[in-house]
Amino acid sequence: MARIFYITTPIYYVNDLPHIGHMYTTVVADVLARFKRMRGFEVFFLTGTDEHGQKIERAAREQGIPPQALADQVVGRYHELWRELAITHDDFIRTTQERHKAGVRELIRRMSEAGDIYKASYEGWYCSGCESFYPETQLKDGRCPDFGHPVERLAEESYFFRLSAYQEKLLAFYRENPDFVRPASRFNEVVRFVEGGLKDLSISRASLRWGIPWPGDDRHVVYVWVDALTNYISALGFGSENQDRFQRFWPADLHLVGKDILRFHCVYWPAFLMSAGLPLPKQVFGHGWWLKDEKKMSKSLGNVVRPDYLIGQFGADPLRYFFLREMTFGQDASFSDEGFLSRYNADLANGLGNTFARVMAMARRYFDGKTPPEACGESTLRAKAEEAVARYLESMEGYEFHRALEAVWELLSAVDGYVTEKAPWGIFKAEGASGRLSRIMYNCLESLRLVAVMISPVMPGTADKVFDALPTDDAGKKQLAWGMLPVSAALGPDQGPLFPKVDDKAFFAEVK
Ligand code: ME8
Repeated sequence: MARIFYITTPIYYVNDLPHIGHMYTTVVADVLARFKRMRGFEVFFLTGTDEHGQKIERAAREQGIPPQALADQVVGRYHELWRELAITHDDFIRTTQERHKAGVRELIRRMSEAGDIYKASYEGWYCSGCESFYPETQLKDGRCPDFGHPVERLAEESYFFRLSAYQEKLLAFYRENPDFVRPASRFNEVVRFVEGGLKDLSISRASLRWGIPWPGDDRHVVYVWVDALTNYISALGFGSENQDRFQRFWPADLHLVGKDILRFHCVYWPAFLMSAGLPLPKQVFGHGWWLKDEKKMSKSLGNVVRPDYLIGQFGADPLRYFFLREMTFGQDASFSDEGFLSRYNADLANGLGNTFARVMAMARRYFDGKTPPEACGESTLRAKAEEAVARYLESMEGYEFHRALEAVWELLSAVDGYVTEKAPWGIFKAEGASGRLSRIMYNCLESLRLVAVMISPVMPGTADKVFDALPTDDAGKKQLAWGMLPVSAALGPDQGPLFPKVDDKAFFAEVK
């Protein structure tokens, strides 16, 4: 039976255009999806957009267009961006789609049938300027957080979910599933939050129009987080007639989210699913924040990074590499143009690009544009390559992407060291295309094949260029066992450097 891997990103709000934080989560999910496919899993990779609620209603009002028109515009940009970044999602869910609404209605029907929904009065701080309620914690100096309008204490009728009834069940579930939330420090925060006591949750809004009408009571719309979380099952057909995808892929193997929305995914979502009698996701990973020059990015500080210029100039791969190499997955990291360029020049133009160019030039010259005629059994380089592969696999499976890439780059520098030590040019001069030279060059080329396989989930375009140069069949593009490069097979044409070196001054003149 095929091994299944169902991975999701958060669905993004459409009140604004995508920035580096949104790109990051989706790139990581794509890297994992590609890695799992390479390892033989049947993958389902879901992303999408969160289109209802107050934020979107307000942003549309400010622009003087209907919320659906705003959503359509921003979604167009997301589709474009995911294409530019070589994202291989299997589906894109929008919460305004009918299939999604059907899933939400079905979830609410089940929670209601379980006796977990009741109507009561919801009391909060109401801003008449924004026509919305704010919890006490969101107020700024006792006024509404966005515009500083005065607020008043008001009550409205609302449907509530009996979250309080799930405190013990959630704690028991956490105890039985010690890997449910990662990193572990974030899991502790979740557990402490639940131990602190859970209040019932208001899950409908009477003061809002832009949302899914409450089933059987269209004076209310469904609270945006109940709406949004359901995307993970509505996209699989939950609530529709065809349950095949839902049966095959649910529960999710991994919900990938930013640390800001961990509580929704680790407390509310499992409680809704328990109430509806559905299996719970296997794991939620909360990654850290991208900061800009060590500061939190925000619209009001005007320091939101939208690295479209980097994608335009370099293509997808260098940015994908930077994301995965620079951030220790789970912690915060800082984005800067200087940091990006220095990794580009040091790791890609010099490290990977130079080693590749150096080995290929020799191989072409010594063996008439073919791979060497003799492969190699044992060697110090082979031992290092096998060690790198083992470390790479362990790190990728543990979601330690920067370590996985470190292992690959150590192999690259081992190839460089091996070439310097063996000095193939001297052997060629003395012996011509001898058996010894053949074995040495085979070791180098086979190591490069392994490098290409290992980087392929992160830099698919670059891996393809290496595979265009090295004669590899489909298995050789995926498998990490030593010795799959064929002997005496024609090398592809020289395509020039993988990563042309970029001059700092010229780059910054363009960027700034
Ligand atoms: O929260 N660094 O949507 P959203 C890293 N619609 N990641 C960041 C980031 C940053 N500076 N800024 C944003 C929502 N993100 C809801 C989700 S899911 C059922 C509903 C990432 O558009 C991070 O993963 O505000 C965050 O959780 C996600 O973008 C979505 O942000």
